[in-house]
Formats: sequence, structure tokens, C-alpha cells
Amino acid sequence: MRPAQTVAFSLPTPLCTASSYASFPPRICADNRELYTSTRAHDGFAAEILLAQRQNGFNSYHPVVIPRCRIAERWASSGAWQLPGLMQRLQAPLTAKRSRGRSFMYAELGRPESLPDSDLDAHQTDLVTLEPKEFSSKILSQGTAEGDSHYYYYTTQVGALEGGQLLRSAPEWEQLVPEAGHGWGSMDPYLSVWIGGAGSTTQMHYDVQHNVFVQVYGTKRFWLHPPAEMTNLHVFPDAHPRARKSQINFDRVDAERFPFHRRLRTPWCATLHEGDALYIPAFWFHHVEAVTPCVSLNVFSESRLKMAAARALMIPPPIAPGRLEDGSTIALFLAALCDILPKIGVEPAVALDEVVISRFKPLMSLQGPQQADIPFQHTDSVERRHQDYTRHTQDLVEAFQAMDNEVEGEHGPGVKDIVVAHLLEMWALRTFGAHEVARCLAWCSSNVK
Ligand SMILES: O=C(O)CCC(=O)C(=O)O
Repeated sequence: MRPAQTVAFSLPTPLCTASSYASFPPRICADNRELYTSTRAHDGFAAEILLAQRQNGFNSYHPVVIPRCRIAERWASSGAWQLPGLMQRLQAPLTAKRSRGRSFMYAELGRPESLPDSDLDAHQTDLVTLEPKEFSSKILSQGTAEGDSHYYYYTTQVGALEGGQLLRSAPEWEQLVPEAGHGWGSMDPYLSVWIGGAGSTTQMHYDVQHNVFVQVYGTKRFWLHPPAEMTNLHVFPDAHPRARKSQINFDRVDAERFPFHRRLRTPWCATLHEGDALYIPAFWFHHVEAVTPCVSLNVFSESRLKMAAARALMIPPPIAPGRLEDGSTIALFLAALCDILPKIGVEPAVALDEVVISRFKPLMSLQGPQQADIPFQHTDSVERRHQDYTRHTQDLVEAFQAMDNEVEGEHGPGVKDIVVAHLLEMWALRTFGAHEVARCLAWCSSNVK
């Protein structure tokens, strides 16, 4: 068998120049140090982030670095969040992730209807319980001759540490919420801590919450891609335990398995030093590398954009559940997609093709007998059963309009692509079951006109 073709990882150095994107961050206003005072813009968005974005020529749906952010600087300089001070404050043992490789890719296990995690070997981690001092010495020696050849990572919600004492020691964290008005979302904002050694990476992924990330000890580097790069990043399917993460190993890209990788544009880069903060809007992809041993804190908070997307994803599948093998249900399913999708500006053939090649083909071979064994029955009976999807269409148009209202500038279509991929998979799953999603969408992609 021919070995997989590999190409070297092509992440640029920070502040990349030869790029179709501008360098990141091109300009930061030096006097923008009062991040998150009580000031809010008229729509409740933190005025200081908007200010930093405007001063950089970014729109409001764009990541921005706030160097020497007031809260971050206070935390970094107090010593309480520096590695030695933090380890002293922790009494209880920590349960950390341990890996032979440097890449940490979190999986949500035990979800009721999920695809098998076929790539376990590549990202195998186990959990180890260590005394804080022991953990600290492991991450400080990580990658050196004294190290034990493993990589260690610890992350948790700060509220879970020492009976909530650490959270109470940093009450200003609540100011790190970009959109005001708790209560309109389904999730309360929370503060998390991330502690790891030099070289560890967190795999490229997006979150549906806004993220304000603060560096309190050491140096961390981020690579960011806008939502429109979803297809090129070959994201795991939504029913997969590693949903939202890229399937690509960026240390050794398999160009044959991930054909869209070559279309990927140069990412934005941001290097955070102690006292710097980074705002990552919901749905922006980010890949993170600890340049040195690091302690970071971040606040995830609800985004109106996620609420708008959730509205689209609550719309049920257009047809009743059925068996893939009976042939007429899948034909009906495809007919419904062809009716509904164009009304929200989506070309069914393109959307199906991209979802299958980008998300499913790298995981499993979808060619050959798998597709042929579904009898195609686009007969009169299908035409007769073809329903009126006006309600579905109206609901989707409204939900997409709500998303448009939240995203300023050119990134709206990228968020919609993510939601459409999710919707196609969710409808396929609820119509045919988790184990048939790949076959259903591959069949639709091959038979759509
Ligand atoms: O700092 C890290 O390693 C990961 C942080 C991250 O993925 C996040 O804040 O979403």
C-alpha cells in the first residue's frame, strides 16, 4: 500500500507577514488598558473590546488582543496565579490528563447517540492523580532530559477548586463577560484554569460561547481561523465524541486524507504574555500551544449568536424516521433538502458534497458497496408523498436572519455553513439513527441533481 502523503506543518511564526490575512495583531492601542470597566455599549457588548477592535480596524465579530489588560496584569503580578503561588494554594490532589504526544484533544464520551471514536490511538490520554507539587514538577520538566517523556495538562472550572475559595479570591472575573445580560442564555458564565508544560497543544476547535482568555503565567500562542474555514479544517462530525475539533494533525498533515487542507488560508496568530488578554468570538477556530509552562484563566460566556444558531437547530427533521434500506425514505429526505435548503441560500449539492468530503470521508471509506446497497426509489410514490415544507422553510429563514443580525462583516456565511453542516447531520441522525448518518449523507451527495 502507498504510504500516506505527508507535508510539514505550515503554521507561520507569530505576527506572520506573507499572508492573505493581515498580521495579528497589527496595531493595538496602548491606552486601552481598562478592559471591562462597567461601561457597556448600547447593545450590552463590552465597550472596551469594541474600542480595541475599532482601533485595529476589526469589526465586532473579530478576535482581538488586549495587551496588558488591567485585570490580567493584576492577577499575573499578584503571585496568587503564578505556578508556585497557585500550587501552594491547592491542597487537594489534581486529576490531570497525561499523554505520550503533545496534542490534547478533548472528547465528550458517553453521549447517548454517538459515532465510534475511531482515532483513539492518535490522541490517547489517560488520567493521573497527582499532588499539586508533583504535578508542578512534571510540567516544569516536560520535554527536558529530566522529564518522564509524558505531557501533562490540567483544566477545571475554578469554582470547583478548594471549595470555591479560589473563585472568591478573584471576584472581578465576572467583568470578563463580553455581552451583558445574563439570563437570556441557557448557561451561566464561568471561570476556568488551564495549566500545562511547554510544547503542549490544544487541538484546533471552535466553541459556541464567547471566550475571554487571560494569560497569568508563561507564554501561550494561538492560531485562529474564522468560521468560514470549517470545511478546510475537516472538523469531526457533530455526532462524534470529538465534535467541533479539526481532524487534522497539524504536526504532520496527511494531505491525501484531508484534501481541503491545501485551501486553508494563513491563520491569524497571537502570542500572549503574562498580563495579556485575548477575546475569541463564538465559532472562531483556535489552536493553542504553550510556549513555556503556563497558567491561563478564561471565561466562557453565552453568545447571542449561539442562541440564534440554537434556534435553527431546534427545527425538527422534515420527514418521519425510517429505515435507510427501504429506499423511499432516503429519496424523500433528499427531496425535502432540495426543497428547503435553496430557500436559505444553500446549494444542496455543494453543501452535501462538502460535508461528506470534509467531515466523513477522512473517518471512513464511503465508496463502493455501502452506497450501492440502498435502492433508489425516486418514484411516483415519492412525488405523491412530497410534502409542503413551508413551515420548516419559514422557521429556518427566521433563524438565519437572527444569526445575520449578530455577525458583523464578512464572517456571517461561515457561521451559517457550520450551522447547515450541523443541521444536515442532525436531521440525518434523527431520521435514520447515529450509525447511518455517514451513509445517508453520502447517498444524498451522490444522488442529488
Ligand atoms: O489553553 C489551552 O490550551 C486551551 C484553551 C482553549 O481551548 C479555550 O479556551 O477554548
